[in-house]
Amino acid sequence: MNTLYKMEQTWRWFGPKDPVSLQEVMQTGATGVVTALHHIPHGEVWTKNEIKKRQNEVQKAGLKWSVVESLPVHESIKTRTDNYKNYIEKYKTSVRNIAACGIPVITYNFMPVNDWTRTSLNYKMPDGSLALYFNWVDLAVFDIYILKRKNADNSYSKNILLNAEERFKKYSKKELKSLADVVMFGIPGEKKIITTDMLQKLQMYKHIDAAALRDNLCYFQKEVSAVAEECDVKLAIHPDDPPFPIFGLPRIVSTQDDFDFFLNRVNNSANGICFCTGSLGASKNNNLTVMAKRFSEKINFVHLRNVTKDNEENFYEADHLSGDNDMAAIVKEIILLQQKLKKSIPFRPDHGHQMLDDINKKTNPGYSAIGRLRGMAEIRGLEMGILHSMNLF
Ligand code: DNO
Repeated sequence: MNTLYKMEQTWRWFGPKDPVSLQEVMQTGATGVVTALHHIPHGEVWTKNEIKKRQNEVQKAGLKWSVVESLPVHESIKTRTDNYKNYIEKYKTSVRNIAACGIPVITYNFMPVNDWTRTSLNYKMPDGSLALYFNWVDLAVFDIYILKRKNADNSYSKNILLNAEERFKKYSKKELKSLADVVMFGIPGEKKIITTDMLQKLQMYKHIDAAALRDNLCYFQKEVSAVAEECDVKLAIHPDDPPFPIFGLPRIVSTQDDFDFFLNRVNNSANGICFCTGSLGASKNNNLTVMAKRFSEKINFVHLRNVTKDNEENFYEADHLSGDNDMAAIVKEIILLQQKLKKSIPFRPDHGHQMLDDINKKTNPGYSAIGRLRGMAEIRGLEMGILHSMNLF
């Protein structure tokens, strides 16, 4: 009988300060952990020593470190300024060290300035659970009235500008502060972003358009993927979240054409993608089943999550099996892909609603235990159901 390849079930864990313990991760049914050394400043080398320390901790709990997420790309590399060459060398050293410790996949992103961006962390769902939300008018309120980015008005439609002006007048000081905190939330355990830093970083992109940023990405990928290939570790670039330009910045990892571009230009066995259905699915132009088929062997890691969009491209994070993306069709594609490639691909339930007991707990936004557990369990069942229906199980 043929070997059956199922998705490797992993769970993002932010390290020792994560309110979800490794023991609890075990209880979710996950076998692997996705984590990063968040205490190491962006751009600095991850030494074998530090990697092993974290790896031992994970292994002691009965789990394995399956994927690095993220090994951050320093802003100098994205802008190809200052000592970017030095940062690329440091990145290569980290890749070598990660490979030497036996972790097979490294996730990173190439979003200028900020990682993922939302405007609310507690959008109330009809069942009382809380979801993450992105709203253009709120983004404009932040951009124009809080950040005060020069010429920010040019980035929004007339309609959004009018609504933003009204909303700004209506919002209390507390509401404005909370909006700023959400937009600049960043990654748990990493250096907090503040408006002056953000303005300074935005300045670095003054002369960088999409074509220039693409060149910078391909230069970086060429350098780093050669090393990754040599030491047999896979790279997985995470798509822009959300998958469209914000803050007047170019975004180049948002669409099928974007993926086509860099995968063709840097075509080797290490250069691949993190197929994040929630990020890609927030654009009505992305057809995820078509993309999963198209990029098949380039998919090194999968994030499964859903979104519901409205006509203005605002969106909230939906339950994993509802929302705009056909999760059953996507999972079916991944199942077929794994049998074709004869390997398991790691996936993680990406985000979940804050619900039940977690509503009153301090949690990392999007990463509370129960909502993700619900998503993971639903996806696990979905996978098994599909396998059965295909007579594969
Ligand atoms: C958000 C995450 C992202 C992701 C990075 C990868 O929840 O999916 O922050 O980890 O963009 O580099």
